[in-house]
Amino acid sequence: MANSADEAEFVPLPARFEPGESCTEAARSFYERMCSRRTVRMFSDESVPLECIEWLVRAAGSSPSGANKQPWSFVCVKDKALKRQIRAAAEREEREFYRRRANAEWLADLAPLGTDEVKPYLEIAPWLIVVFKHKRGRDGSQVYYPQESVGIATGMLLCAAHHAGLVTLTHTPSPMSFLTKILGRPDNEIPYLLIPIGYPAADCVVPRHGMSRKALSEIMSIDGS
Ligand code: IYR
Repeated sequence: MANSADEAEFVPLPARFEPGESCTEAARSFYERMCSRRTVRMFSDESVPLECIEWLVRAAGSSPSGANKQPWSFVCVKDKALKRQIRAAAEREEREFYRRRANAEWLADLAPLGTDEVKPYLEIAPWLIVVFKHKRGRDGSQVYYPQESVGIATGMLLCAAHHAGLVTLTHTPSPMSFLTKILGRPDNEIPYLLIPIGYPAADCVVPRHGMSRKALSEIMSIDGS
């Protein structure tokens, strides 16, 4: 009986990436590079070329996804008026969050970050990349594991930006439906993350809180113990 595997076609694995050093050395140097990544809220208005943003989005778009459906859109915003509109709408939601929606534990957890409802970086950063998750195809077709797929792609985007010497903020105003409206997105797409991206401000500081990372023994176990 025919099954779907009959339709599978295979090609040789294209030139495998070889780091030119041992896997351990390569893994360590990648760790060291990623370790210097920090979430930033103080951006310079220095411009970043569109071509650079395109490469970052290509890197994100190379991510694995359920049945290779690639259920994501990266809407890159550089227009000042659009950024101003996004800032105003995000600040409206954030005001509600800080005044009413967040409970005491959440506000206490945020205290070391020094965040509030004022979000100037949404206008200052040269680009906002708004990540949308597809809940189905444009034509109504199914997608699979979109939450996982878009999370992985966004992680790749953050790595690519850091590798390019840029800084990012993974911003989650909630609810984010204003982004669908402002950016005129189709109804199969759900806003997932709002990522300001650019260079850090000359006087950029980051919370000491974020320097601490859990020890390997806290996040890794071998054979279940
Ligand atoms: N979205 C709000 C609050 C906020 C929530 C979490 I979880 C953070 O890690 C940081 C901020 C804001 O951006 O201010």
